[in-house]
Amino acid sequence: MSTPPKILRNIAIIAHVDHGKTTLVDKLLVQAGTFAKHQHIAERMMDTNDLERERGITILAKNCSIRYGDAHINIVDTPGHADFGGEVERVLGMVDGVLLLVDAVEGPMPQTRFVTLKALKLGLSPIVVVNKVDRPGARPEWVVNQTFELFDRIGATEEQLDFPVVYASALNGWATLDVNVAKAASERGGRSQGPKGASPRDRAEADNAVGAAPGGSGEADQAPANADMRPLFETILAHVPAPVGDPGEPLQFQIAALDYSSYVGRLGIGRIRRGRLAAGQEVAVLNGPLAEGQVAPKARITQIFAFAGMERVPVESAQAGDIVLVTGIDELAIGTTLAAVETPEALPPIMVDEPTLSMYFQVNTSPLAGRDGKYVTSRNLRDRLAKEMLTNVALRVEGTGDTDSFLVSGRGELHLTILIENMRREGYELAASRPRVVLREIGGVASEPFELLSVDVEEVHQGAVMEAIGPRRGDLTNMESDSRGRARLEYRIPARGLIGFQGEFMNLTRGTGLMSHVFDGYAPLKGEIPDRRNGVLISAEDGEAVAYALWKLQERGRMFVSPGDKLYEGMIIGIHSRDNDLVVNPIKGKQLTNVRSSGKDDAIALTPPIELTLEYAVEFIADDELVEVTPKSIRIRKRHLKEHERKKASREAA
Ligand SMILES: Nc1nc2c(ncn2[C@@H]2O[C@H](COP(=O)(O)OP(=O)(O)OP(=O)(O)O)[C@@H](O)[C@H]2O)c(=O)[nH]1
Ligand SMILES: [Mg+2]
Repeated sequence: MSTPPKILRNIAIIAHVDHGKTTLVDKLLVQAGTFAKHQHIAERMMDTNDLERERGITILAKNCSIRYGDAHINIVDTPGHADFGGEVERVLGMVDGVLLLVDAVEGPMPQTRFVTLKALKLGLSPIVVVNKVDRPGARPEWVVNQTFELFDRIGATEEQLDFPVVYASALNGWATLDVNVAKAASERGGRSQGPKGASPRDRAEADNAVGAAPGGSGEADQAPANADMRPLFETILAHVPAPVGDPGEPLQFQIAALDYSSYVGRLGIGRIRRGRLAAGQEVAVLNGPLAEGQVAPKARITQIFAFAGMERVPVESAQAGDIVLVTGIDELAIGTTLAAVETPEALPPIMVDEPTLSMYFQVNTSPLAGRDGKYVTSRNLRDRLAKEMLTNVALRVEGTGDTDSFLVSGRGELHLTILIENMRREGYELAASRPRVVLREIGGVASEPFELLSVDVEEVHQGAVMEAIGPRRGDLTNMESDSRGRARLEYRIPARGLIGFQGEFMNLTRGTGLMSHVFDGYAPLKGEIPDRRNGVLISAEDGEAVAYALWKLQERGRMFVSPGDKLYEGMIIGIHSRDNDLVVNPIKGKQLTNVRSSGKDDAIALTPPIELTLEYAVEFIADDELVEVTPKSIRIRKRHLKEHERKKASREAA
């Protein structure tokens, strides 16, 4: 950079979903003075895209930076949901240290294990941040012990086991090294008054006073006086090593993330391993090592940007250790190395775990196809998926025998449905099949992916949940009661057994259960998992749903559609209360009979339909069904729309 800061640190923030990473980044940005006082600051600022804000989760890893005194700290915020684990893997190579956040009530969860494993393997020494110490029921000491055990179990080195611990309430903007202060915060309810800018000495005294006499006044909203994030900033500076890499050596710069801007085109983001980079410089563009006698393609970098807060500011040059963006090269992919022209040496490709779940994405062939989408052809789909492959590292797309169908594989249902959701918002239409696990032959044995599942349920629901997981072939590995009426159960379960489980779990626990799971590894196929689904109600005709007809059908099951909805022959309009499929006519109007005597003719009491979300639909369908996705609608249909075609297909299958 033009005026290199005296001190540089590159860190990533990793954790299980919802443990508070993005909230922590908010407070680091604010307290490092990135924003002017009057500026309106949104919550979870780094969750910038629409789906992230709507769902309250991070999907894409993102960079920002802060200035703390003389130090420039580059920060990568990562997603915690297991399906986006590929994002975490690809960005860890950019940093020299990680903050591992662990919820002060929940402790380490499945994804904590996954991200910790990845960080430890890269030789990173995490700083453990026990976050949310303000929560009622926070148990910071227990959490630290559990985290230590986790590190030990997955093979941490002595140095990694000796991790520093910071206790924090990211939401309230403060951190402390003192476990007693942390414990007092939970007893008080711990809401902060915000930083007051006292000297460190004053703060230390105040902290001690609070620790000694928690909640003296009986007020439940007092945080440690004058507390702020300084203890965390200081721990980062003290424990995260400065980046290594010699600016004097030939350039090596690996692209770890891509972005696009309509002004400058494709942007590559990465960390300079060695050497220097200047705006306008010519570089070799390498995707893997060069073959004998092969000449590396060359290209010219137009501009270089560094991160300043959440902004990107142009700089003239950058050097080993810096995390920067470059523009001007269109052939960038994740893992591409930009190297000195005279010394074109590629860095090893960025590897992420293989996908475990796949779905067919097909051209929408329903009778209603093309009504609201802009992009509906096989070519549109192919181009869009090819574009996605450039940035979505954990995704695979394969052609099939059929040019209208693509096999898309990812790390879980959410990974694939988020892609579909993005596509429909961009104006695409498609049909998606039921997700299937990706099987593999390992040492001649047919194997399937297994997940570590953790469920947290009220004890009254424990029996029902265990009964539901049994036939799904889950093996109970641990069971623990929190002696406050909730239990945590841990299982190892085939990923196959989890397809469609989320909805059932929410029903069984009346919405109070928490569940999460993460890929563990491949193992030999377990036995059959029964498909205990109800049959469906299938429309016999094309047309608009009629209230009276739906009302008559209600006794046969639950509906997906409302009066006035456009329907077609072979479309699934509801769940049959029995286990067989039933062709029905939801289009037929009222016959001229004396139904009027019921007195309800003009105000038929219809049970509200089940709302068909994309996730629900994808989990619901059977192998011979498809989810039709358009920018405005989600419908489900039989793969074969005509009854005689379905009969023929099932005869052939048998
Ligand atoms: N009580 C309390 N709540 C917190 C704290 N930090 C974060 N939260 C809340 O926890 C929820 C999740 O916070 P996020 O910052 O989105 O968590 P995240 O780790 O970025 O989540 P993902 O990116 O989806 O993995 C939000 O509702 C936050 O307000 C904290 O210190 N105390
Ligand atoms: Mg987040």
